[in-house]
Amino acid sequence: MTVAVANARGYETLFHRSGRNPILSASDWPYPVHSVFNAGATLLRDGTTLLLCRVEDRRGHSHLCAARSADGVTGWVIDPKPTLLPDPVKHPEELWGVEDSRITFIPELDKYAVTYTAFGKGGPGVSLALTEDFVTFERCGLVMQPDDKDAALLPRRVDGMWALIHRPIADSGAHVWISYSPDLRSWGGHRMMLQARRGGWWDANKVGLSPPLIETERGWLMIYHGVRTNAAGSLYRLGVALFDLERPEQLLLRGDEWIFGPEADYETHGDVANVTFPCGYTIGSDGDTLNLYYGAADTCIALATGSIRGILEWLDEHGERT
Ligand code: BMA
Repeated sequence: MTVAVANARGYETLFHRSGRNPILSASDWPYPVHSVFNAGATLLRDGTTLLLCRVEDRRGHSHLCAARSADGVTGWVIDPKPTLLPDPVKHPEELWGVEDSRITFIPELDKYAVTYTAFGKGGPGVSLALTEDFVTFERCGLVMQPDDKDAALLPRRVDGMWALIHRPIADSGAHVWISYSPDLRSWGGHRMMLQARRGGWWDANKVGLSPPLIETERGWLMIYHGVRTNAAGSLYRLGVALFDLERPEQLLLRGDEWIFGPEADYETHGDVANVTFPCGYTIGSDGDTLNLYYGAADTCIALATGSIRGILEWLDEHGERT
């Protein structure tokens, strides 16, 4: 596919929006919902694309609902009822909903790991559930206490340990961290992985993991969101960074500019204007095409397609080692 072309302003375009956007919205749902956005994504064994969509009801609470498509763009078959509802009796941390899932297939377990934001009285925290079929889920509960979100597992152990990328908020700012565990239950070895920049940068003060990391020959490729807050509100845009395969907390390259941000109408208008927020991707059979599924303006789900090779080439031009 075309790796990168310049847009009208002369910047390279690394992601191309689907002409079908938005590919999913509330009006597609088989039951009453307010909005659908921020979906985790995976390819099932038979090649079906599964999106685990965040669905918000008119109480303002979210649950997760699966949508399946043979081509990843059209013909979505949506579960007739919520797929993963909050369970506040057994999990009080889910009192106000479950949000923003990320899916990682774990070959060692032969299961999908679903990390999601559990929103309760303590604030947003990171919960984990395992599933084989997206019908029944084994809930592991909170793995990172509030205030923490934007989490995804690596698909394999690193040096014998599972690794979770996540975004705790501290007085020092909102940075991306990595933590390790021998059993997916007890977590330690916490390291800061990607620091929010300061000052006038597009990703100053607040960054977070977007979809799970992408394993490439050159390292773990991270697509992250940077939040620029200005007088009009917040702008959620995407940047990229590359990390060492065997020591994933080790930053190799970080892009200077954002590579994708709100431009289309459905991204600049909605419940929360100017938000592009991907939680998942699928990779094409060529091993290079990246289908990025993102929530647009906290209202609907859209698709943009890029090339992993193209992003790595761009990083070679635009990457900094800090
Ligand atoms: C973030 C998350 C996302 C949301 C975004 C913009 O903090 O809560 O779920 O899409 O804000 O509202």
